[in-house]
Amino acid sequence: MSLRRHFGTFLVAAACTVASMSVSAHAILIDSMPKPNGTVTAGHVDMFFKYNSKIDQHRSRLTLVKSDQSQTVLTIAVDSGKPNELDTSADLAPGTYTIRWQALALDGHITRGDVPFTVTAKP
Ligand SMILES: [Cu+2]
Repeated sequence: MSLRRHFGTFLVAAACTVASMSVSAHAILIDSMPKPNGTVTAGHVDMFFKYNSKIDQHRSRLTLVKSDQSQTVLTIAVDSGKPNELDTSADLAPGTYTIRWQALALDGHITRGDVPFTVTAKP
């Protein structure tokens, strides 16, 4: 969890309070696969990013960033039956990666964050 992510989340939270004066419902990441700084085995990797509230899966985004900084936008499953999640999958070779997520909550606020992880060779 980076300092940058905390800072971004703080700004969004402040804007939410000032703009709506209502219960904040912007998306906060509460669980994921891979875990932040976690490890998965190479191959076809199913991934999920779970939030504290319902999110707009059509207007959220998951980007895979490789160690050479090249980026691939991943397809988000929109009928997973899990409205609090962004689900995707990718074929991954061993290496280090980051998932850069951007989630649009129903209150109209966007939150962002990075989940760095490592892919290891199959045993
Ligand atoms: Cu909000």
